[in-house]
Amino acid sequence: MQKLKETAEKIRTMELRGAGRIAKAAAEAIRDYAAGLEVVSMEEFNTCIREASSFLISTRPTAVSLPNAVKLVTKYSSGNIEEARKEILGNANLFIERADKALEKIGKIGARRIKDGDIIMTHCNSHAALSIITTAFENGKSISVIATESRPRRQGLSTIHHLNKFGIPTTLIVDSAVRYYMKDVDMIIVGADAISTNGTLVNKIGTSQLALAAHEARKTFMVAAETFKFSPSTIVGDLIEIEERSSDEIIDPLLIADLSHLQVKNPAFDFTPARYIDMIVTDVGIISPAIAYVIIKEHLSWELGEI
Ligand code: RUB
Repeated sequence: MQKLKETAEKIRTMELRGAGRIAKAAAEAIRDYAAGLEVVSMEEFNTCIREASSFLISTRPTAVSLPNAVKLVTKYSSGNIEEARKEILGNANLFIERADKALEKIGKIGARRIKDGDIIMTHCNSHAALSIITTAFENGKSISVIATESRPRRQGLSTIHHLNKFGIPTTLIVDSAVRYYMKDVDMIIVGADAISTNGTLVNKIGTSQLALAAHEARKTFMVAAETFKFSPSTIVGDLIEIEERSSDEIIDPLLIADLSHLQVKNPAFDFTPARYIDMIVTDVGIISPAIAYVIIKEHLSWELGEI
């Protein structure tokens, strides 16, 4: 349990971050936990796996990739401890392999939509969005990227570092400069923490202002998302929770200690309605947000039975 707790802590503190990465880290954590689990009965095995799953899922509430991964990995049918253990190991390895392949596929599919000379704006640090951008560049397209700083955790800097390694020219801007620079941009590419059945995107706070500005300027707004970023339980009306993080991430508490009338809010994500999204690039092809339900039905059906 110690190693699983360490992974959970890394997810909570964002040492491990990004919806895809946390899903893979959780799959690995459950796999390794199950592999070393010493129990005497199947009942005990079930309880331990259930508790470990809830513990991991509770670390960050918004990215649906996390519960999707944990539920998929812990789907075992055997009533025998060793067999169930093997099933979990197999599920986890398959999930991790598929997640890696999905990023590659998204890169290939999305890169086709990028034209030589395009200027792309991105927000935060999405491995799926970056896969599209770097694949287009490696395919010989001369592109450049405007990356937002993404306050308060400044994930935009990770994006800049990543792109710089490829030799892709970048421009770093503050989040409030998004509309000012929109006229210079050909398209916007962002990732996803969750996509609901009605095609609403949940992604890093500020994504919806990129979408609004892009809509106003008639620029293409593309979302890059693996199928495991779609939320099955939104079909029955469950709402996606927006994580509210500590105000300490925004401002040093000492600087505001005497401001008794102040409250500081730090929502980590926001909602972008489907009508502002031109396309979602998934590992099974490009879809319109209007058919998000089909992705859930076809690729997350294992969970539909349980909601
Ligand atoms: C990260 C974020 C990313 C999505 C998709 O937020 O909003 O755009 O998670 O990322 P945080 P990826 O930094 O708070 O985790 O494509 O890598 O899964």
